[in-house]
Amino acid sequence: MTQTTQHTPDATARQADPFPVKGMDAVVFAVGNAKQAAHYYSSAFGMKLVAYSGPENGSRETASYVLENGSARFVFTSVIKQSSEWGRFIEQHVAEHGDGVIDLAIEVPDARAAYEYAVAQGARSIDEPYEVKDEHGTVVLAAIATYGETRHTLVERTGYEGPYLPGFVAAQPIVAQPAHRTFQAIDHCVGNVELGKMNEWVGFYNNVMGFTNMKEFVGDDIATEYSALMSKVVADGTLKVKFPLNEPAIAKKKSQIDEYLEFYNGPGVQHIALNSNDIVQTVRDMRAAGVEFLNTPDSYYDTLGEWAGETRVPVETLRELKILVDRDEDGYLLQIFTKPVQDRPTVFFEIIERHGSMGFGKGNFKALFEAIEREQEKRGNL
Ligand code: TYF
Ligand code: FE
Repeated sequence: MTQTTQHTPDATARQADPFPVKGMDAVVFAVGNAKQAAHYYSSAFGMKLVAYSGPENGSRETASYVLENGSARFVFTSVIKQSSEWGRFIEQHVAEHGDGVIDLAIEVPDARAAYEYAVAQGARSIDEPYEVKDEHGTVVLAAIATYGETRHTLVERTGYEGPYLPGFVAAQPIVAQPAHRTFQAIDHCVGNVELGKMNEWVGFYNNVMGFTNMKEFVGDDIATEYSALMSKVVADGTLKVKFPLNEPAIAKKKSQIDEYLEFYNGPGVQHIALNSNDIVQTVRDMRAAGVEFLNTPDSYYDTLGEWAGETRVPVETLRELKILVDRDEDGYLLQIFTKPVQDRPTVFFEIIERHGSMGFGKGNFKALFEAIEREQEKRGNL
């Protein structure tokens, strides 16, 4: 085909992309008590309840709360009275895995085309494309399976003007909105898979979604020395959707990934990273609301300036709040990790403030993994 000059390089790239994505649509959690989860993510994570589905508006089996912060959207679902396959799935998921992520939903321009491409490339189908409508418009949905019991719903919402999806009604915030926005987007979503399976899942995203590998990875060398995990990152061409994948490594210590797999009863989402423009304020607000973060020893800050250089935040503030720094040829990033947010040592969150760097904090892996191991030890799982 001849290229005309009207095509911007961008439009050409989009045409060539076999699986174009618009970004993350939502992270959907199955939990034991969605009403209380919605309160926690409102009061402690500064999110805003925007939509609801439950018995009051025709959903007798499940209740779902939709919370937003900027473009980040979380959905919390729990079972009220199981009466169908869907309710049974949620009930069994919570029983087996505890509170966890069932869906990393991706917004796509064309859900039917995305589904067909994915399935032709070997993805397992969960839901063939179907339309849902209400007075706000039409959404096309389809779903494919990924690691463990996790799925990717493909969401085509072009022109839809409702608060979330048909079946949901608008809802009022649970608590007063915080003075500062805690975060505004989902930066990346990390999966833990079984020993020896990381490359298979990297191949899955390469084939099924046309995602490519980012340069940051944890290989054999780092793994056996101190991390006890191996990690690779796949992303779409625009870097809006980034999925690191971890597997346990045989190292000196029991891997944090093994601990996750044991307590989650299989592969699943390990952490969700959230973009903040002001990590200092975010961490202050979240700490004040009772969110627990991993500790970093003072020794980290004693030598920080030597290799990380200047950042917009003074070292003393980073030390006070236990924020980590990493730098590469493109710039730097500030990051911090919560402790697991449920009793099981499974799902946790990361707050990340990027200044040019598109990495994941490789320079912090040693400090971070040692902090995680101190927590593993307290739990008796090391
Ligand atoms: O997403 C990442 O790759 C970084 C580093 O158990 C990381 O946040 C990797 C594994 C892990 C915790 C953090
Ligand atoms: Fe991360």
